Amino acid sequence: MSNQKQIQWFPGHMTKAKRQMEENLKKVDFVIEIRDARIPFSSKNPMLENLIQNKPRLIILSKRDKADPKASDLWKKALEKENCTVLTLDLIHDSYFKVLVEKANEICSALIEKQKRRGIRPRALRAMVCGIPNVGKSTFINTLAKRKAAMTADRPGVTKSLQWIKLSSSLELLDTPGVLWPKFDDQDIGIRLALLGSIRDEVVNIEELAMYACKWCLDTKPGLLASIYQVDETTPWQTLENIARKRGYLQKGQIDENRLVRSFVKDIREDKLGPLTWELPDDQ
Ligand SMILES: Nc1nc2c(ncn2[C@@H]2O[C@H](COP(=O)(O)OP(=O)(O)OP(=O)(O)O)[C@@H](O)[C@H]2O)c(=O)[nH]1
Ligand SMILES: [Mg+2]
Repeated sequence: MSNQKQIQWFPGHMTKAKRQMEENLKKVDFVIEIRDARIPFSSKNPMLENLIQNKPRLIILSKRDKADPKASDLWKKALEKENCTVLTLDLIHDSYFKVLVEKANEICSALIEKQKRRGIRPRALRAMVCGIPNVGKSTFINTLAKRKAAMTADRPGVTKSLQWIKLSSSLELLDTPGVLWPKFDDQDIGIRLALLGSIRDEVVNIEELAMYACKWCLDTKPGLLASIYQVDETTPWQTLENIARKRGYLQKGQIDENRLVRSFVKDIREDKLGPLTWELPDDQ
């Protein structure tokens, strides 16, 4: 197996996006931070804390349908304990316009009160939608707008520039490109982000992702791989080899390692192993 290499990914458009987000921050009343419900810790952008300063914030845990529902409840409670407002959503299928407007009004109640006191008719609330690549920022906006206002795709780095979308007389949203931070101190964070599609496959080692995922399944969910693939669970690499043999991923009698690791990572991304959450809050 190859040595672990440190995943670093901070292409040019992200530096620009970060600067544009800073510039636009003064135009918004609150920030909507989208994180992936399968990795609410790893998909939190540490740069964001600094960037958004004291703007009110709503956290959305996206891809609810791909995460373990019990873990999502634990995460919601843990984040609420830190005084965050949290919504856990399937951004494609849930209908959440009403609840979003309610939460927006709650979060911005001080501003709304101030406007009322001054006799100003409350204007539409404005929010910047932020998050790392591929968490569903543009999907969120499109579902709310009921049209394809923003481009989406299942790969990181789709949105390249900032775009305002007026949803109604009460809410306007600013779509932003996904931003990562320059260096991951914790190797596991980079691997989880890559495994679930927030870092381009071109810059990561797929074999390392497959090994990590297999080991995680064996340690955390014993019996899961045995039941999904009908194989014996042994060491991570042997278990992967068992899957390859079962699936017939062979080339001239040898295991086709490339096909094996790619198909295993694909299975995970497509939820073939069922809904999984890869990390729990600290106190669990
Ligand atoms: N199953 C599921 N898929 C989702 C959900 N939200 C988004 N997706 C999918 O995730 C992929 C990425 O969605 P985008 O909306 O393009 O993500 P983004 O955050 O705008 O990504 P960048 O612009 O690259 O930063 C797309 O294939 C969406 O269909 C969700 O709640 N559930
Ligand atoms: Mg986007």
